[in-house]
Amino acid sequence: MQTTLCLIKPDATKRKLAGPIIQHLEAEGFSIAAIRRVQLSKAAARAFYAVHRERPFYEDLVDFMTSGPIFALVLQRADAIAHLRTVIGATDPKEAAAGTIRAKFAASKQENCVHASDAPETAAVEIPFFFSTADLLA
Ligand code: FUP
Repeated sequence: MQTTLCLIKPDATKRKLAGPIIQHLEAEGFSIAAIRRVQLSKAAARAFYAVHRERPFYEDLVDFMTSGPIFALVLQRADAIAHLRTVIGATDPKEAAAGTIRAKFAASKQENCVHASDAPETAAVEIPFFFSTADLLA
């Protein structure tokens, strides 16, 4: 078993897509180990996406990620990190494989409905960004 972080982004919560997205995730065999509704501050969004701070889309991304509530989920499954990346699809929904969450629901490269940790080292930083040890106890 492995855990990974998934965010349901403001575009998806605004469009009432949290339910369909969670249904898709559960059908893929993920269990929800922890879940929170979060309104990110600008400082928190900047910190979460710090790896992109030199990129031209960074401030737009921060504005988008703070434009409404998100849901943060810790998802558990065998090979959870790699499998979730497959299940969400490419960053740009135009390039996302058919049947992936972004192909089904996302509107654009920015408004792409979900985030997923991209490696074990990333998940190890991103899970504690949103959840405490006590939240993660079985
Ligand atoms: P991903 O891991 O698929 O979420 O994609 P990245 O880590 O490359 O990018 C993180 C987020 O930055 C994306 F989800 C959306 C945003 N982004 C843009 O808005 N424009 C771009 O050209 C690339 C990424």
